[in-house]
Amino acid sequence: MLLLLLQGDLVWFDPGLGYVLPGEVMEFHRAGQVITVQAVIGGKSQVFTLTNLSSVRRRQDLGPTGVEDMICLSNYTKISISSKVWSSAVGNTYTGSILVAVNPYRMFDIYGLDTVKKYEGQILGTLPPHIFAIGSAAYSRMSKDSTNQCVVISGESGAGKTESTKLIMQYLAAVNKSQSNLITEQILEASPLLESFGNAKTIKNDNSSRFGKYLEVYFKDGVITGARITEYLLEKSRIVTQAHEERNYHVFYELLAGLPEESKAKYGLTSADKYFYLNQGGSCQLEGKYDGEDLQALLSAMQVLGFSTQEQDTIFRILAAVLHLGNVYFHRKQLRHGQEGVEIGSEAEIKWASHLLQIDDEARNERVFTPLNIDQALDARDAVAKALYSSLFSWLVRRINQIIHKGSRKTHISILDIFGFEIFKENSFEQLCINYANEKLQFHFNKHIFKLEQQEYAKEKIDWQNIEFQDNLPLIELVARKPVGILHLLDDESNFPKATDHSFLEKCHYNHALNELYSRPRMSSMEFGIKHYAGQVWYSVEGFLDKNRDTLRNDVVELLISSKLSMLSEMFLDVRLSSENKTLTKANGRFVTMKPRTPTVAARFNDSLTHLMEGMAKCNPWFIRCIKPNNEKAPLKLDMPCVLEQLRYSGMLETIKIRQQGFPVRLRFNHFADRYRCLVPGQVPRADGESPRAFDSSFLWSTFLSDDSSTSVNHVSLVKVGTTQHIHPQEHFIKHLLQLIAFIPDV
Ligand code: AD9
Ligand code: MG
Repeated sequence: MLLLLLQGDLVWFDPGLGYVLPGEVMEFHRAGQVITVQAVIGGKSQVFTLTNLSSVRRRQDLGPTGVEDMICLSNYTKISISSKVWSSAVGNTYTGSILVAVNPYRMFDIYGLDTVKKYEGQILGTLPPHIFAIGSAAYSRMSKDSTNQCVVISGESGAGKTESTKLIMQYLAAVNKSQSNLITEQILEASPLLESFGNAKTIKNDNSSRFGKYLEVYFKDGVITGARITEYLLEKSRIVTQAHEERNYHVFYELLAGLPEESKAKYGLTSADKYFYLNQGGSCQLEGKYDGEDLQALLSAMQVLGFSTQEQDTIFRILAAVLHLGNVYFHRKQLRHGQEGVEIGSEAEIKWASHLLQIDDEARNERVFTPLNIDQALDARDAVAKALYSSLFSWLVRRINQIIHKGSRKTHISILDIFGFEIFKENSFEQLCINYANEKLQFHFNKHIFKLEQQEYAKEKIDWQNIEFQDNLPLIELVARKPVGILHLLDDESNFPKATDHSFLEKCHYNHALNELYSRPRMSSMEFGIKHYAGQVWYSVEGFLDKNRDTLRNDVVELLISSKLSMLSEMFLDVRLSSENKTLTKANGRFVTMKPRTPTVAARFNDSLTHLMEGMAKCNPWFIRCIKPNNEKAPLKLDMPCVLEQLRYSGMLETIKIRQQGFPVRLRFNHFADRYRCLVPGQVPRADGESPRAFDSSFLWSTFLSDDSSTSVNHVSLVKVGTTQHIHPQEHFIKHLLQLIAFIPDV
């Protein structure tokens, strides 16, 4: 088709890069079909001369403020969405009851109490999109229907999930403010506390969550009564190694920057750059983060949560002991009988560690010389450090729950904030788990937005053309389906003493080489590739088996149990208990004690995700899709290909399509009839005691909405605004009705 364009026309075009950009026509030579277009890329204006006009399309001018609800866009091409995203001042836009939130990387003054008040009790869609609108809608729905709500926040690493989680929690706390209860304060303080211990700088995000968090906030009569936190899979490898330009968990740097000198002396601490576990990333400083001040915030959070001085001291002792352990090094040592072993070269560090952990020196000495080579000795050292820190983290979550998990648990609003999808240069077991968790979340989204929705249309016998979406079930099966899903193969190998990372990889290749989502490396490198919904990732299998087994030697567990610090000793009694988990099994007619296969990290993670998804399936979902604007963490900079890619893989295009063409508003029939009977001329309010179904269906349902009275349904799927497709003869009235209903989305 020949395009006719004028100077100043708005267009979308492909500058030959395989994606489209918004531009403005500068010149158009009709005869030769040559066009000069100006576009802004990365904040800079650039001019393109195009001779191939096949990709050039007119662009809708969305005005300076864009549109608030993406389903209002007249053409839902990939392009219009991103135009909206860019033009939105603070980056929030709706797609039905899904909020698309673009991270602006700059704090706007839009989260104060005045904004809370503005959104409180408002029907979703009546005010401009805002994260508080989702908080308000979830809260209203819970209060009205007494049903549990779940805010599911997704997006890749750095997209803004953790910030969104905190904002939703702040909203819920603020609408409860009149109650001024301590518990709300304690729930709020739990977030920064866990962030100190569970977040770290990565190349993707300066405050990257290295654990998943599911926060259930309980209410009674609209008032917060308590909460519970469930944690998922803290990244352990970070405690002992960090990639270039990354850091260990914030708390270490905060401790070293914020503790007074005399306290540092007590724990034998100096400065962050002196510790091997803290300085591997190259820089211990993080621009814009004031570690010293953050320690004060951490201490005050501990105070609000009622941590005793003794508990704080034990926490600091464990952290300091981890740092001392990291500086332990070894020499080769000739043992008796010609065996070779290692000798600890840094007696001072080991003395500090045992002093801080209050472990008997004698007991320690027995374990100094063992027939190990240096690498094994370093691994053993790292295993102790990882066990200490991760047990401390689990203890913290349990301790916080002891404080906040109380009161009536009548209804809840839960908020899910997991680690976002990530692809690094080197991806390991941790990335496989993180990315798999994101796949499960995407599956949950697809299920609600596409599968259940279209099943409902089928059930209601609505004339409907199915909308295709990227179903990621095959990927989930590749990773976790019994018996040969990658995680199951890993488990089998982990329970087989002679197995190696290499034998695991061979089994993966053998079972999945023909799967189109799976790739073998071209060279014989130790990796496999997976085509995730958000992109292809190559996983290097080195260390997979060890990370999955995650075992700590029994003698080390016993050593830590022997500590005089009761908190530490109890932490490792728990570790012993979970590894001792024996069961009684009947064999040859007699009961024998069997030690079951110790659950591996992957098996436990998979179980906990299944449990999480089952819990979420029982709640009414609200989705927040966070979008990362660029990969440089730069404020107010929108990198178009980066945004388009996220909108594409998260299924937003199909989501808009289904929301535009489908029936997003669904009300219970009784509710609907009660609400709109007044619009039917001559109808009187229902008499007391009258059956709503009998009464309502006699006039509303059969008269206006369907000519098929045999369709006995509880819900009425209402026809979308602005079409005549399913509208009964009294079209004008119904249209009016539907428009009214459109203002009352699913709250
Ligand atoms: V990860 O998967 O945990 O690595 P998140 O959680 O998605 O990631 P996070 O919420 O930590 O990302 O956001 C990253 C950074 O973006 C924050 O530290 C803020 O500097 C910035 N951010 C995110 N959301 C907002 C916002 N609504 N306003 C301003 C924001 N800045
Ligand atoms: Mg996060």
